[in-house]
Amino acid sequence: LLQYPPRLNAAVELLDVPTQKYGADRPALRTPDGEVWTYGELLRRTNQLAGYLTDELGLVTGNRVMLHSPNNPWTVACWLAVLKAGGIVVTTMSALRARELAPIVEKTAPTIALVDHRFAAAVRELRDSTAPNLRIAVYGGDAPDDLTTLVTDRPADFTPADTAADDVALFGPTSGSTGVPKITTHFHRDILSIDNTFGRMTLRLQPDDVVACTAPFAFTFGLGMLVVFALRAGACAFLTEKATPPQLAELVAAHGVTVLATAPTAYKQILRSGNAELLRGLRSAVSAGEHIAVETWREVHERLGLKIIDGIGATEMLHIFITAAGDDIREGATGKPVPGFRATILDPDGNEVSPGVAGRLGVIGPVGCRYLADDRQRNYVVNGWNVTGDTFVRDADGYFWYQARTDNMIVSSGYNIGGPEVEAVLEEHPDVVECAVVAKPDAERGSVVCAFVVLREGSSADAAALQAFVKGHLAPYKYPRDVRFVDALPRNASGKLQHFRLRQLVDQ
Ligand code: 3SK
Repeated sequence: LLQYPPRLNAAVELLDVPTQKYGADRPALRTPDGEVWTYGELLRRTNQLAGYLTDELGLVTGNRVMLHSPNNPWTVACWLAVLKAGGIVVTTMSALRARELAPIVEKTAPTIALVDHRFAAAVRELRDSTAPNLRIAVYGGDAPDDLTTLVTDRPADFTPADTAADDVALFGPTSGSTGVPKITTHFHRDILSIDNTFGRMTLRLQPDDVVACTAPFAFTFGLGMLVVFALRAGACAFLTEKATPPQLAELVAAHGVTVLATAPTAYKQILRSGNAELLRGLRSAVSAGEHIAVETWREVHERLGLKIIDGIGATEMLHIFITAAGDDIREGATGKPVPGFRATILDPDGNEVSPGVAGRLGVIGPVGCRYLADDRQRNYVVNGWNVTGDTFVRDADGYFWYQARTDNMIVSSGYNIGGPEVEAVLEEHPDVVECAVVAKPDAERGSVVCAFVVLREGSSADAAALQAFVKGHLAPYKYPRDVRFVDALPRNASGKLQHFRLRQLVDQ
């Protein structure tokens, strides 16, 4: 499964091959307002776009094309068209503004931007300030030069670029823990390899599946679930641009979604919203992006009979590399390396440690970290291992147990305190909506636990009440000595909690 022919175009494998195999009339994409694109329609529009990119916008193999749009059918067609024409897709979150796009564009140097009309202002501002030669094509609106109109009369066939398996197909920006974006590089074969590993070994989509995922395509969790795994299996991707977790549960029920992939926070919020029953039609549920608390996993299992497939992935590795499904799941553990990957635990010097000892997670697989012109490559790849920035323990049976982000292990008076453990207890408090815990430098103890807490509206809980609650559930040395109440926690555009922003606040 991990051998590829020397010439390979991933778009052909994700679209032309499934269309042939499963039929052009099968639904490929579906939206909340009931729009359905069949495989045949997606193929035709992709080919028309690829022809337009080549003939009218001058794309040649190896050119970079920025996509700036939420998850909708035209964005899928644009993504596939760029690959088919031999270009490199630079995916960006539609929420990013010109100043946030600027460092991505400076590094990836796109010549063309394909942009959803609602987000065009940021890209025009970016062109005027940073990228004067960027050619912008806008889609989804009703202007006469809208891309969707310009391509309608183009030929429905397109001869795919004869790309090599290890030609670059994708630049995936990741903000990392500092906010300065790094650009990950992925080949055509990498795109197939995430399906040949997690997709086919764990997820096992069927052509009748309807797959929903809340992550934007610019976060490779969403790209994998909705474009790579769904299309290659001949299944239907359900594309939502925006939905709160309770609305998501309604959409799942109304549109016959069978596989849902979202972040732990969304599962938690659905459970609290009273809409959990609407997930009963699911055959499978995936959680990634953050570690899922065992309490959330258990509640979903008890109330809905669903065993969530938890997984850890990374933009650097393109998708999930440790996971477990069905009877292989061990409650509280993330799982084992997906076939095709190896994982280990490393000490601070990069040496492997024994089972039972906590340390830095290291992974090797068919995909790996290749940052574009970035010295931080040196920190990510250590002795050949991709070091993801997560602290795990491996048990004697080979299961990996999440402890914390490595930069969120709090060492206080010589004790190791995993931030997520304290967060999980605080979130059991009936007045806590969500919270995040970071280390606060302390002259006496080295560090102390500092908790940022969002309270339920109208709650009068104070710091002392929450501290007592934690002491009642955990060893007292783990209680947060500093508790700060906030209206919301900082998250990036893909919804990931930004602990580094809280760390910047702790001294204030
Ligand atoms: O953050 C993750 O766990 C993840 C999962 C799948 C694909 C990509 C990422 C970053």
